[in-house]
Amino acid sequence: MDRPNVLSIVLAGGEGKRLMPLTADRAKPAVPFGGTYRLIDFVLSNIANSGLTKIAILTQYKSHSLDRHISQTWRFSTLLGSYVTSVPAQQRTGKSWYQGSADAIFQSMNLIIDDEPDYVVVFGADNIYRMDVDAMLEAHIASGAELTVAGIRVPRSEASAFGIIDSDASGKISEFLEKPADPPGCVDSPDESFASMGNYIFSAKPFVECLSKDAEDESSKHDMGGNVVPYFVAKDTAYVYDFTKNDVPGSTEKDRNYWRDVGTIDAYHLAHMDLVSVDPEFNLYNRKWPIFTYQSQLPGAKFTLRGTAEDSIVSAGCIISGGDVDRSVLSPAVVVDKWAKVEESVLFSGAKVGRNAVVRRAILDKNVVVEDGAEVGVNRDADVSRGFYVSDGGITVVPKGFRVHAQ
Ligand code: ADQ
Repeated sequence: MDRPNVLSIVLAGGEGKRLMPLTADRAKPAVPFGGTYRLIDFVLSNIANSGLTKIAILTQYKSHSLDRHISQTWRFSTLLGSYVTSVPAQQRTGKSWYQGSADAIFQSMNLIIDDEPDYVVVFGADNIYRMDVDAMLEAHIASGAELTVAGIRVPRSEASAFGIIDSDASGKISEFLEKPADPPGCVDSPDESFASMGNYIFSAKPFVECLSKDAEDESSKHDMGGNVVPYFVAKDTAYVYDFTKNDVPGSTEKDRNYWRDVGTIDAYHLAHMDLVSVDPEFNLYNRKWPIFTYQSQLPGAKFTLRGTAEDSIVSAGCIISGGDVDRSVLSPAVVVDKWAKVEESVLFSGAKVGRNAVVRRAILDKNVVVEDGAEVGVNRDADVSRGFYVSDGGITVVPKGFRVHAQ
């Protein structure tokens, strides 16, 4: 059989309000993760590793650093028609900015019309996971569905943040509730709900029809989960792809079904603490399904004057000069000076921790300077009074470029 023509659309317009202040001047998909990555690298790596090499990224909110990252990192050879293109909201055809995620695609419909794909993959850009998109495409084609939604079980207590799926034995979706206040549990496991991962595969023709109808419907919120999925469920042509079927090359039993929304400061911090644990749930070192990113031209990390790092990720260009780093993730070009202590923290690139300073259970955004003897994350009241965000879980976030003085 000829390989079908597939266009992948990545929705990368999310504001990420719950990740403030990390999203104060960058879009959520551009938030750094794991030292060298940005959140968007995970979905793009999944699509690329699945052999799908026509990718349009729809950006909107504060997309400058996202666009820069995409253009520096994500380039395919144009041979064989491959491309990665970033489509800003200014390309809109209507009078308004994007209203919802479906409107974002409708406004970029020329991409679909021009490319004439057989199938359109529409994935979100905010999650950490590995997934074989081609296996989901095969399931989509085999079922005869017009829409396939990727589904995963989540704790019922958290399920009201998701679209909740009810399906029959064949996988056909019988009911879909977008972010219900009281989410139903699974029949065999009442404490879990079956949630949409916000990843969709459409047969192109019915998708274009749906988007055109949705655009004319004034009562619609033009939202993928709120309007587009229910449209296909009502037509009886929506199927679910159970993420437990996911099995990418090189995956471990632990991370085969790992999928995390790192949309809050606490979830984001917790995912980093997993990365630095001795036996993490998510394995960044799977060479058979690499996560690609931009690597800047920097020398290797250097440890001097008995500087140490234990259970930590230390990126290129870092200098640990006599300080101690423990259970932390350091992006490129971080400096930790003599007698400083950095514990259970995430430091973005260019952060500097001065002599005798303490950084504990904190996130330091890009180019933050913690001056000699200053403390972050040691005294919650002191952190709040300096205007830092402190999460419910007690994680202090210092915004980009801030200089923390000793008190
Ligand atoms: P949410 O994640 O809450 O729920 P949404 O805010 O629309 O839905 O974000 C989905 C994706 O679209 C994200 O990657 C975001 O960055 C992007 N996005 C949002 N608005 C956009 C716009 N106007 N332009 C471009 N991109 C935009 C969705 C589904 C739920 C599902 C969860 C899973 O609606 O059914 O359970 O994802 O996380």
